[in-house]
Amino acid sequence: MTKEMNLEERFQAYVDGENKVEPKDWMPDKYRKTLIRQISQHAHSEVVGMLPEANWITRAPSLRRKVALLAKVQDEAGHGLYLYSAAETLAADRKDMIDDLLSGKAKYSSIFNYPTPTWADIGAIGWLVDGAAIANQVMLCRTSYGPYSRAMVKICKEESFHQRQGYEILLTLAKGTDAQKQMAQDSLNRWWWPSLMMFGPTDDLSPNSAQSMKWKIKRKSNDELRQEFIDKTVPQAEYLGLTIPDPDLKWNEERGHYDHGSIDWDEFYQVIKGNGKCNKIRMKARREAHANGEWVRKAANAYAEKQAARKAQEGSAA
Ligand code: FAQ
Repeated sequence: MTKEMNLEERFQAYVDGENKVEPKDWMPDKYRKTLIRQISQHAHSEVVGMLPEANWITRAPSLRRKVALLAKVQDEAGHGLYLYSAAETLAADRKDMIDDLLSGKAKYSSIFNYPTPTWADIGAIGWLVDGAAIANQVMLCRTSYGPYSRAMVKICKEESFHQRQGYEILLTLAKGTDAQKQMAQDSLNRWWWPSLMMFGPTDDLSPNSAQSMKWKIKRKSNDELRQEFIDKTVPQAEYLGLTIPDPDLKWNEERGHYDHGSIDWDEFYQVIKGNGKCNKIRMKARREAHANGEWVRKAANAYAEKQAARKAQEGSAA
């Protein structure tokens, strides 16, 4: 048995014992790479995820709605920053991660490539997209990598507020005029299937799941989480008086879960290849924001460089 195998076996036993892996602990290179991939994609999703909702900040129907939406979108920026920091604890370079997003090399969640043509979409994003994100992230609070799991605890608390603000928007619309109710129904029709795709491919077609589950990076499979989300969301749709756009959706007494119709995986793979409705405008907006922020990064770095030079001078004078 090689020394490397011994280390890997000890690592697996450590993880199996429900211990958290911390940045200075030994870890298999593939564990580190898997985490950098997942955490950086997660960070990119939070940052790109601001764009569909930011589209409505200037058009929110009241001051109260505008304040809540602004706070939510700012929270997503904060989530992105925690997550980039968590990836940095694995020796990932923030500039490289952002370059990979801007060049199109790194993925971000498929869901943010769909448009938000009506105010009801802001309700649907909070209710369904944050709802799906919570299902996934509650599981990640127990992920084996310490900094990622701790970031998730705060993020989940904020996502719960996001989910409620979205549901409340739809509840208001659903109790409103026929036109408002129809707007809410249309947004559910447009966001339901893309929300189910957020959980990733079915377990048999998910190349990363088996190893990630073994290392307890993921604690539940893509299909398990998708099912949990459906079971929790169907009664919420019923309370709203809206219809989920799936004629095959029905309670299965034997399984104790809802059965659902088939998901259009061709659409999913097209979206993650860059061919979704909004991929191009999302990336254009990110690239422009990055270029416009150049002077801020320069100013921040100039200050840091000046501080470092002063410290070095003080050190050599002492
Ligand atoms: N979109 O083998 P698996 C949010 C890729 S945060 C795009 O199953 P894995 C907050 C996957 O990367 C939403 N790509 O992969 C918010 C892999 O490609 P790769 C983001 C996807 O990693 C709300 C390939 O397919 N949340 O919404 C997607 O084991 C509202 C094969 O898949 C997270 O990132 C997808 N939906 O499982 C913000 C949570 N699904 O990398 C603003 C953390 C799969 O090998 C407004 N991430 N792919 O080239 C995870 O839990 C996992 O990475 C999964 C995928 C479950 C997403």
